[in-house]
Amino acid sequence: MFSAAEVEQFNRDGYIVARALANPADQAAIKAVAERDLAAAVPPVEYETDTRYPGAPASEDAPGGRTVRRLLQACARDRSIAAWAVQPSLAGRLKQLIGPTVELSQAHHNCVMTKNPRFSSVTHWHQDIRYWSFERPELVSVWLALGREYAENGCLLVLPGSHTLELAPDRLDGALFLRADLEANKPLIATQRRVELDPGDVLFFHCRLFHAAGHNQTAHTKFSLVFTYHATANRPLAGTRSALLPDITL
Ligand SMILES: O=C(O)CCC(=O)C(=O)O
Repeated sequence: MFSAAEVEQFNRDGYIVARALANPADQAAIKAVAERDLAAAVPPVEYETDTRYPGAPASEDAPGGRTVRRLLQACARDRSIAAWAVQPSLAGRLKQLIGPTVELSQAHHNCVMTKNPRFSSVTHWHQDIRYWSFERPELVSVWLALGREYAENGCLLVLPGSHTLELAPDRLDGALFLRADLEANKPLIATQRRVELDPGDVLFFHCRLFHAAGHNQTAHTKFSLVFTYHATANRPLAGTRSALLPDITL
């Protein structure tokens, strides 16, 4: 469980890292599934080119055009993944952060992020909630590092405390990314911190926390397993993408 100080840190910063939360056997089993499914591009997948982010191949026919960025529907890929997503060391912590009963959204994240060394793109500053539809913007994502994550392989960057900001719409671009060109955003962006993770470390982050990530400049693919959770009392809005798949109660 998180200590009271850790819960306070999450509430203040919008994120917290639980070190070595996943045991080596679970990590190895999940990584083996991810490597197997990446090698065969087992669907459903999202390609780098689908993101249209800076550095992504221009089309599926361009060099690197079939580079997988996400192995989607992670829970349905293997029992090792589905079991890890609901296990008590996660569930207990999530209940401390978002409510007495918690559900996993199969509609959001629910993927293995794969960051390819040759064809990865850059992700600009954004809040995950921007395209999600729930009664309240109170969700937490859980990011399990399946290998080391650091600046050179494109670890996450966060703006601490940004989950509490109410920014005027003109601070964001048309796709709801924070405008890095705007003078007004520069002091905020200067507060960025790298989230460096060792294998088995788990980042918990608020759906309103601004985050970004760079290219993978190493020779090895980076693998991270990512899920999103909400309180049972915070329902996805009917008729939206957030309500498309059944939630899984922890
Ligand atoms: O690893 C990355 O490029 C960042 C991914 C991300 O921020 C997201 O999918 O919301």
